[in-house]
Amino acid sequence: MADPLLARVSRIVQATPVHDIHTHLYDPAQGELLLWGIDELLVYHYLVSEASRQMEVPIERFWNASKQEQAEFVWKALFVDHSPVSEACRGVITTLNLLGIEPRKHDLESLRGWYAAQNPDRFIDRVMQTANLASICMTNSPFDPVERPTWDRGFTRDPRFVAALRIDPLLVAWPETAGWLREQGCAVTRELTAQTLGEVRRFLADWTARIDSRYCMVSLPPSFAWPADTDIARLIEGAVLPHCRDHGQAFALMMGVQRAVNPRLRMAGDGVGLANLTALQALCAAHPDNRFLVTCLARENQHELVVLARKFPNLHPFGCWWFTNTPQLIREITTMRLELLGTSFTPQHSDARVLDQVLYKWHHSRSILAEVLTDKYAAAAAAGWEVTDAEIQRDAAELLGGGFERFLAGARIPAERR
Ligand code: FIX
Ligand code: ZN
Repeated sequence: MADPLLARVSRIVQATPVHDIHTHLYDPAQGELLLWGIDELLVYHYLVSEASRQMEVPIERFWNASKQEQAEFVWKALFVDHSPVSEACRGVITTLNLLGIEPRKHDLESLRGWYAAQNPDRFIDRVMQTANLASICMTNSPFDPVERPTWDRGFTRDPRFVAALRIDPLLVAWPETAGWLREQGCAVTRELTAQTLGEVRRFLADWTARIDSRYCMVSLPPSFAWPADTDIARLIEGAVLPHCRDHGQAFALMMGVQRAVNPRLRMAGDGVGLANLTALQALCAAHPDNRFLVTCLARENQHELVVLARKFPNLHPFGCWWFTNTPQLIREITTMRLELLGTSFTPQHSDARVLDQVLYKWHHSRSILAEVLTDKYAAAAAAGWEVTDAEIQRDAAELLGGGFERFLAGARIPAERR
């Protein structure tokens, strides 16, 4: 590396363990919920949506195929028939490389053979060490019929995997969820009466304790408005925010996802829309005792989010989510955040759905973070402030999860109020 400052910053950023604050990974004790391996890497929905543009077979034929066959369709469309230049394709290559595999020397069969020879427990250790991960935050949904029974049965937790309570169905599909909650024994009605809101709070409190949740999370469509005369606004005001205050939980909002834009693509069929951030402004202003973790999917929302965060210390921007998780946008968004917020935000989460993906997601993100930080340190040096290694270490630790942990700690209830 020709630039000595870039070399110093890169070394420190690579050596700093990261708390991965939002993933779709699971505790190893939850068995098959924790995905890994070459077929899972290839059927990742990011790749399926790209492959759907290039595959020779119609999408219905793809969905009817076995997972291995689906992986073969994706491999052929994106790696054999075309060059793997997209960020998601590059991710597969980086992942294999970091596992010591030269992708061009293998076909899918031999890659499967390599994975089949791995011991699952040792593989998890290896991936976490190589990615230099301190912890992985899961996305845990009591509404998920596959995940829920694993909590009902109970298991010994792996301390590296921490929990976050995900509540989308409660907020975005209240009428159906009310019926489901009644089946679970909650005394709720379709109308959001005081009794119903109290029952929802009891449900949230129960699950927060059961999974030892770090924060409570929802993803929201662009149409989300607050305050508003809607179920979702009433549930947030009357149940979620009081719950968060009572139980010391931050509330994470992932804003601007347009679900099922093309339902034929299933999970790969979600899109993006511009979120209305005046709703977020109103929430932050009306609830200074709540803490909001926020990421936006639309590039066009990023500047407004950063400006809002300058106004509200109870707002912590995080991550370059999904369609913004590309080198060009990570560079742009992270630069903007550093220039307007200093280090008081969390630049990235992996959103990994397959364990191995943390390898590429963090490798790619860390290298951009190092570049962007180097630019800022060089500019500070030109203005007369040379940073020391200890300061770079402090900043890297802050950006890779330390600042997030402190923000969460601020939401916790002081002992005297418990
Ligand atoms: O809502 C979310 O947590 C999103 O991250 C997912 O819905 C999405 O499928 C995803 O994996 C994006 O990275
Ligand atoms: Zn996610």
